[in-house]
Amino acid sequence: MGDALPQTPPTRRKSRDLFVQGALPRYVWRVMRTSARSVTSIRAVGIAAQFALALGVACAEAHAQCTADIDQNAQVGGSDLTILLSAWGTSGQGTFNSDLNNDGIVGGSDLTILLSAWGPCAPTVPDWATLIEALPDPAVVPDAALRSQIIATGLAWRVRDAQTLIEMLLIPPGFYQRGCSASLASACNGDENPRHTVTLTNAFYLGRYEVTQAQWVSVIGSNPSAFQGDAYPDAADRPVEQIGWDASMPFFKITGMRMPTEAEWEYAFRAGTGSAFHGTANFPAGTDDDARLPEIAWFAGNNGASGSSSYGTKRVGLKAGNGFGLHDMAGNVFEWVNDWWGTYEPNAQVDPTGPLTGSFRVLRGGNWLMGAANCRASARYLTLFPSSIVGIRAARNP
Ligand SMILES: [Ca+2]
Ligand SMILES: [Ca+2]
Ligand SMILES: [Ca+2]
Repeated sequence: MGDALPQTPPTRRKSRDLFVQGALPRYVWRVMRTSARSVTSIRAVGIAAQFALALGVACAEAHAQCTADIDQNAQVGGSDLTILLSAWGTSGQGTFNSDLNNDGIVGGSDLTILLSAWGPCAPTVPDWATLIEALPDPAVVPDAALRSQIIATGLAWRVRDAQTLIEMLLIPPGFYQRGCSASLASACNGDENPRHTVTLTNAFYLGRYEVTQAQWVSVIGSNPSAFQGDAYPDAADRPVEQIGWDASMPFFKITGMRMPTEAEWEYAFRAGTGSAFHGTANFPAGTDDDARLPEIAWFAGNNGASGSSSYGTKRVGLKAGNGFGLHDMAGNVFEWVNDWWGTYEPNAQVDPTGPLTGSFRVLRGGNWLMGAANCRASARYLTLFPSSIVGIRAARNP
């Protein structure tokens, strides 16, 4: 029964050495001991395990397609091992396919594949992107729960859109309380109520920064922005502005990107916080204190005098990022979202996309010219018109 085992089995002593060294998690061995009744012997399993380890550390980094992730939870681990061992000697074609090498029987070869792939699956990089960083950096995404949610998607955390070179971060599915988050100085507007639960069921990528003038020009060929020219030598890295909602559509159509929905935008802004202003390294849980807004935003409170070089937009990414690693969600330029403006309903929403039609589009996050109130997570601004306080941020489906 089972697949062929290595020709020269290592000794049990070596097996124990591996255990002592922690080469395999302790519970792997526990599962092996308790689940191996249908196997020829526990020894055989141990031998196969060591053979897998003998294949080298290189395998641990390979896990190319993660075929060994039998239960498809984005990592190869104890739950997969349990499934494989319980299917030992069978065809392995139950709820999950345990016959990893498709030779008709679950055995040592399959176990070898599983053990050599032990650990997180190598995340998938969308075909429109190049990889920057596969797993979330704890220095950028400090909340362990958010990192786990990102990893659980099986998608690469940090990528670059191949056409526009826009850097994008993975925003995982989740839920949050949408609506009114007053700050110490500003109450909510009526259209921020009632608060309600929003669940987003799909992961999406969101630009780490607002779309810059250089990125816009690379796609559209012309630049509508007010803050460009000789007086603004860093204009290429400032956000594009003076674009209307309709006028931005060609950019998204050409690139395969899209605007975030209003619900996605607020979820991404909050990054797990429920406060008026999103968190950052100095206040990870967020804050309602308007006095801290200059740490994360360019807004009226730190805008230079008219005519000075510090008046207007600023180069993207100068302010501290939020819990997802997104910059300038608060301030710099307002960002169009995809929805028509409408009033909220009190009931829980799943993947809301706003009214089917309307008179106004929604802008989010405040801007360099206006006060702190508009930089709040829940603040909504209605307009149809472009101006030098209005820009875009790109979203994209994986
Ligand atoms: Ca798994
Ligand atoms: Ca097999
Ligand atoms: Ca912004």
